[in-house]
Amino acid sequence: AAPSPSGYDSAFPADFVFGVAAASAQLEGAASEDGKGESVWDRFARIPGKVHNGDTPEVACDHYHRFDEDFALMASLGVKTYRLSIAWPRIYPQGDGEVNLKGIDFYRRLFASMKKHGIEPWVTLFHWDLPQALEDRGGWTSRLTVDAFGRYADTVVKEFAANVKHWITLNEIVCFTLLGYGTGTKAPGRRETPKVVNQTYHHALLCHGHGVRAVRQYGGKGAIVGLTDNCGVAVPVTETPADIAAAKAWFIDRNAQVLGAIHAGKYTENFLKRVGADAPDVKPGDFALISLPTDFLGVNIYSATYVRAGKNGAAYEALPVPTNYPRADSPWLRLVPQCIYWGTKLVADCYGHKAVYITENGCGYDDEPVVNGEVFDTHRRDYLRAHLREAHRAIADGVPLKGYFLWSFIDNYEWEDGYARRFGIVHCDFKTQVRTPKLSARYYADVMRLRKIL
Ligand code: PNW
Repeated sequence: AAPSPSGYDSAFPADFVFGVAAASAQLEGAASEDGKGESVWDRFARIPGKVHNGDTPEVACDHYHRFDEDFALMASLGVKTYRLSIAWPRIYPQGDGEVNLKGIDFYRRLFASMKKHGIEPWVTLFHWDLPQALEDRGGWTSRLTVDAFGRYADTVVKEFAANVKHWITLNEIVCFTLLGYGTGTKAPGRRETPKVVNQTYHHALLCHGHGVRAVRQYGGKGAIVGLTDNCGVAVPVTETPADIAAAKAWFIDRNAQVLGAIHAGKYTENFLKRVGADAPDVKPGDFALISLPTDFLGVNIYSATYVRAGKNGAAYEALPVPTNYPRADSPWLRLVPQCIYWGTKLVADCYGHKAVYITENGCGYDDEPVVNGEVFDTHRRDYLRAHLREAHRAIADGVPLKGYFLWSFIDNYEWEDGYARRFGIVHCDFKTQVRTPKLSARYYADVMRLRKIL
């Protein structure tokens, strides 16, 4: 590639993966078609007051019927890699029991279309759409869900091993456990005790292990597998040894439950001390499964917490966020581009990962109208550029960052924020299903094509 006008070399390594991401419940629609079972999100969305505007995933982007056009659009933007998820209730409408052959057939047709358009799939086994039938038997609080997931993972990997070489076990354990069973802001909307919530984490960790085992057993030659985690990211206030050490200490504490446990092959002493009597019940052999070696770690990074050296012997101090600190329309999405550098560096340094992928990064805004066939999301273009710069800095500093998936390809069902909150680089008109690539899609297409920051 030609040097930039400033002489700054922003080229990415030749094997760096650029992609886009989405998830079954957020874009497929067809929520009760071809034998699909009800998911916890189908149910939760119908409880008044739970989801903005009462929006449901029933139709979403109607991707179920439009995937071929969607992949044509992706290909036209130069997308070569797409992270998607499989809807568990399409494969097993009741969570386990009978396989739904129409569900298998749908993904077969979908993978064939991707192949036709030259797009490589990265497949997440579970991105939050738990079959409601399993929730009725306890959901993530029950070990029944772990057994059912094991069978589901085996079926999916066996069925699609010829189409899929890149597997992700689960998406963001903390989100679907803590927010689904603790705060109750996500499906199924339960508010359980810390002890029960910790048990949901443990069950999710076991499912991650089952996913890894399934890929090793049935994935075939060249198949690779990892977890996608939404680790809390610390950004040191100043990049000085003292603040960096503090950021690292905060990071290890904050991520003890998932990444720390997987890495250590047990719950760490600090973690057990912190949770005391609320520690999850662990059965013999659990951690042999949980800590099976993986090939990469996926991290979803959108934002960060500022951390500095603590006072009076404290290891760290996390700073409060002033109300005027810049953010996207999602209140949790504060604009801290260095989250990419520090997030990927900390997971590699603390847990020794040899390959790290950013499996999601992006920003959500409410007001993105189509004006004369265009959407001027310069705010998203700026967000992407700033975060790609930090990805580039990480690579230059030796962080084993191997790829970047933008969330999301298209505006979709943003969970409890419904359809109002748009994360896509392609605009979706949810009334007409018309797709309009935004300015940011053109920008990202150029980045992917030239493989450098523009
Ligand atoms: C991720 N937080 O969720 C999910 O993987 C996607 O399905 C989702 O659409 C996307 O990010 C945008 O929200 C998150 O509160 C939800 O920090 C909440 C948080 C982070 C990620």
